[in-house]
Amino acid sequence: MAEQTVLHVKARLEKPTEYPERFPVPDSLVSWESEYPDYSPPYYVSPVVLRNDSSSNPGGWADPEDISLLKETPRQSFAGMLRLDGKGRALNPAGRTGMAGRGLLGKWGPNYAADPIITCINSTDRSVEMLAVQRRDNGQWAIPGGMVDKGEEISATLTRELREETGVVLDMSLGCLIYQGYVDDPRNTDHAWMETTAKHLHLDPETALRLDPVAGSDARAVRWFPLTPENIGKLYASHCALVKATLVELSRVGRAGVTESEREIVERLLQAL
Ligand code: RP5
Repeated sequence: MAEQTVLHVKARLEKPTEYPERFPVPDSLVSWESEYPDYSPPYYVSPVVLRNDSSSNPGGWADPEDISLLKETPRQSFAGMLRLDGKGRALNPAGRTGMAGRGLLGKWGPNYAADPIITCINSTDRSVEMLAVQRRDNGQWAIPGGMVDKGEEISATLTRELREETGVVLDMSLGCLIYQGYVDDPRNTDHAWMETTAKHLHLDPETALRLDPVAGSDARAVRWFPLTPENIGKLYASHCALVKATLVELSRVGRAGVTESEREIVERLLQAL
């Protein structure tokens, strides 16, 4: 499994357009252990999240804005034990983000997602490809992941999200676990952040050709996305790191379902990264 992201970057330097500007957080002051007496991030919670406050809207998907109404404050996540601030809010395990409140995220603390990674080797040009969606919110290409529903098994989320976002039906419980942990997502704040479980399936070229991907409602487009060094670096959130970890797994000698010539193609790509 891949290492945890230690120093988040997108959660400090990027943001959805509706967020106010983030308070500057230099690398040396990201950690909560570092004194930053002038730290004064703006507080932001999206109107969409407030409309879905489950304490006032019975069908709402978001936690109560009033944190004292939370049945249980999260104390732990995939990232380990969580530190709480003076108001009882769990603090981002990767450190300061320059933004207080929950922004566009519904849960105080970790917001759990699942990322199904599907790869194949293109039968014509022998390049490495991944099934990817173009996100509606910012136009970036991404793994077709999504949020885990309450009480849902992660494998079920992976299979459901893949189907909803790409129309492709595959049993993700058969996938290989690539990563479980913090995501450097541009929506993250000091009090709400993304964590994910990424699983991977590699398809032979004939099976990949038979699929007929169709973009779901959350996606502008879907395609077999060529994994070139340039493209991988532009993927959404931490997806670049997830894809690199997948390629390392694919290049492992003796990996089931990967031919020796496919393994060599992946190894050459890894060397070019
Ligand atoms: C990322 O956001 C995760 O890695 C996952 O791909 C995605 C889930 O959020 P939505 O696509 O549902 O907005 O952090």
